[in-house]
Amino acid sequence: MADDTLIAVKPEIAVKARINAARHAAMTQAAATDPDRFWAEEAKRIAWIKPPTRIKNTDFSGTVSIKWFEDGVLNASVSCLDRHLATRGDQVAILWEGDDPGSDLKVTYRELHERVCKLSNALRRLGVKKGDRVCIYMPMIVEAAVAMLACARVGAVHSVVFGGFSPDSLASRIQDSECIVLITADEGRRGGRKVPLKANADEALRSCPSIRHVIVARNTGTAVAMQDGRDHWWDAMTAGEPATAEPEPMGAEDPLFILYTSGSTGKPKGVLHTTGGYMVWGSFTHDNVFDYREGEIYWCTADVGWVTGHTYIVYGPLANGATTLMFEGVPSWPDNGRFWQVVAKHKVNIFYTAPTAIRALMRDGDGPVKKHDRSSLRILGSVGEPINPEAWLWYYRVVGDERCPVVDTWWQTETGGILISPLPGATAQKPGSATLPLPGVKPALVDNDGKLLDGTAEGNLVLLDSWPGQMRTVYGDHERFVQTYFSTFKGMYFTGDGARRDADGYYWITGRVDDVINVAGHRMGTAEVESALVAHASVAEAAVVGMPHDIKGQGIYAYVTLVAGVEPTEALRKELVAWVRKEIGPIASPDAIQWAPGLPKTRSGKIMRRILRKIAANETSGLGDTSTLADPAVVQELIDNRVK
Ligand code: 6R9
Repeated sequence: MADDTLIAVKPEIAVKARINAARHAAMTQAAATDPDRFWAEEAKRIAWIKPPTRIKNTDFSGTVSIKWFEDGVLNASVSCLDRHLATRGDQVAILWEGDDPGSDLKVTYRELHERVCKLSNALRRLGVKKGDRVCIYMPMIVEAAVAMLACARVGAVHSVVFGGFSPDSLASRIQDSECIVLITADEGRRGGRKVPLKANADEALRSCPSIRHVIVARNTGTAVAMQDGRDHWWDAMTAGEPATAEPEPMGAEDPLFILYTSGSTGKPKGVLHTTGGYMVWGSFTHDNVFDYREGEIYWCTADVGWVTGHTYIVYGPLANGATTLMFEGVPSWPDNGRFWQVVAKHKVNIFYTAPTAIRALMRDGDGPVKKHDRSSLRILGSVGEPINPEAWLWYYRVVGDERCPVVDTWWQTETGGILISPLPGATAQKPGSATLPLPGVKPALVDNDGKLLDGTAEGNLVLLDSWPGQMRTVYGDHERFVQTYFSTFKGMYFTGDGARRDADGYYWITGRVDDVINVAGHRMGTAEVESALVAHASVAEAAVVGMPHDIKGQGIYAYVTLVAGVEPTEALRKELVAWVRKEIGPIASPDAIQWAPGLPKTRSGKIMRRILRKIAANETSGLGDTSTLADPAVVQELIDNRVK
């Protein structure tokens, strides 16, 4: 650990930053003493049809109820579009950089408004109304953002499904929230390859009777099957529509979107975010954490299929009138200098990416970075998983030339936006630490019995009170919401993460303490991978754990017990990897499969994952107590045959 490395805020940054140390302290104080007053003021950063008078109404006990700004009325798309037209209509809103280095597009706020209105009218013509669910399964093209904002404009609840998910994964998400429209594209592009989105969608829709219409954006221009009456080309649908559309008045607590995320049990859950609090949080955090300045080029490299893309490519930056760069490609194509080539090409000022990308690029050395001009960069950000101090320092020294503060931002799909992060002009940084909570955020550490830990400590990371961007429920299953987040430690929101707090009060996130693994910044429930594996005819039982991985942070390690009589072969191993890719998507591919004649179980039949995690990590000297095992001999067998 690099607790002792402290990188002070540079005076020249503090002087210009919107928040310096004194202001940070004052805001933290103000948000703690009078949250209603503090957040009533911050709510003014977005556009309201009717401003709220009731601010915070939240309760983490009993059936759990979270409401912010509840009597306010607004439309999220107005904050992102309409209100910018007078002042920055001709400013670029979305700067799109294609997978192919020769392709880019500039869409101004005026043009974006027009495109959103046209699609809004088309959606209304198809019968989409306030509260209806619309699924978006798109590549990283401008139409993805247009689709999200058009849903918001007509009051439909969007559910974006990552374009890398399989037809099955898409289908189960559509079914869970009974979407009535699907918006997709002919194909996506990534790293020089094509992704058959429409073909995947067609396969998924065989089991999705709720879908009445499909809107297809033409992207690669490849020929795709179009089903008469159901499928419509985006261009044809929108061409004749007027360039304005009335925004639907939405209550602050009306849903804005659902985003599915993996948990420790069962199928992915639909995290529901509502309109007012989410928009305030997105704007507040984007503005302050990135110290965003008028006219800057801001680039978040996430995909819109994840929450980072929702809050920090679309809603946060557009609410703040920023120019948000949207990148279709990958860091390693056509070569491993692509990120820096794009930074130089578009003179990017703020750059926000994931540790897995930083580690992969670090492996290729400083050369590809140094080749490109990065003098425009001012702020660097990291998100998605813990960043190891070595990668942090490389990012700071090589990418940022020791000039740019690094904001390591801790948050989750459930939190809507950043909760723990340095502020560039206020917080001294420690490589590897997400540092301190934002104003109004109350993290704490508890032991396994829920006892609050003081001072320097390590434990389970919880939040003691609500913040405006918090998820409100699991779509269609409030009981699961209460059960998942508020039952482990009564009266507290449990994050599922472990953390350490040092003598300066800085938080060091240590990773998930539940059965969720974080593979290259993507959340994956071990239970999901297990159920995909056991769905294969040759598999009797499977147990999946995370294992340390140099680039991805964690890899997927699967213990597989075969059906009696089936021979473990290399061909079968490959088949199982391909099977999981097909069932869930490439991000779920197991990195290692170990044939396990038996799994370590308690006498009551529970798999002891603690032991499996240790074996996968090759930490077999300290296996701890194995006395409760039904058959201790299986452990030695697994150790001896560990996949190296
Ligand atoms: C935004 C996002 C959430 C989980 C979270 C934690 C991990 C995210 C982190 C981090 C350490 C950071 N995580 N940011 N861990 N430091 N800066 O990633 O949302 O996909 O829901 O994942 O990611 O484990 O619980 P999501």
